[in-house]
Amino acid sequence: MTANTPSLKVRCFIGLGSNLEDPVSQVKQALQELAELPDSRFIKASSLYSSAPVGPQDQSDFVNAVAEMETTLEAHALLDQLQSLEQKHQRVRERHWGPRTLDLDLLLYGTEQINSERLTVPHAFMQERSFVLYPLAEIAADTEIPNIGSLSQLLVACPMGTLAKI
Ligand code: A4P
Ligand code: MG
Repeated sequence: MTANTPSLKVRCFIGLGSNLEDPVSQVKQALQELAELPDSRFIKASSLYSSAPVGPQDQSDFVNAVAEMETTLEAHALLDQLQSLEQKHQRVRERHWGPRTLDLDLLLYGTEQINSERLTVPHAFMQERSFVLYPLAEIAADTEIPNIGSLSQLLVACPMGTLAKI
């Protein structure tokens, strides 16, 4: 007899970013594609936000958003799915923190802390990036970031800067 045990769902947050080839459309299309991921359920997305680039300044402004999902995929399997969506958007990796048609970052995966060769969760630097924290606060203001602290405390220390809702 086979036990039919349902897998546990994990609530996770994905950061979306684009600054090439019609970034608004890239992000909107990626949100639809996230809604079609296997073994996952799309819960909601933040508004779209624009901001000046963090890192190299000789590139266009970014469009960012954050999506909330539920998944039974293991974290690395979810990363595989996100990376194949990036490929689908013909992302070319030219330089670190450089321009991109689509960047999908796994920001939070339940309350897990992950440090493998391919994956760092919570996503590195998310705690200091207004283009992550403000969209996240729009959809999940009560979020606790494992080993870092509450989102509301982080927001106090993170000015909006150039970030603006589109
Ligand atoms: N990786 C490790 N942890 C994760 C994770 N939690 N989620 C690995 C996704 N990937 C993760 O990523 C390099 C490797 O990180 C992947 O192969 C994966 O195994 P990448 O996207 O190929 O490369 P990257 O561009 O060099 O780095 P990264 O970390 O994606 O850059 P960021 O930190 O996302 O920064 N300014 C504004 N205003 N808005 C932006 O969205 N984005 C960046 C990119 C810079 N400036 C920006 C924005
Ligand atoms: Mg990335």
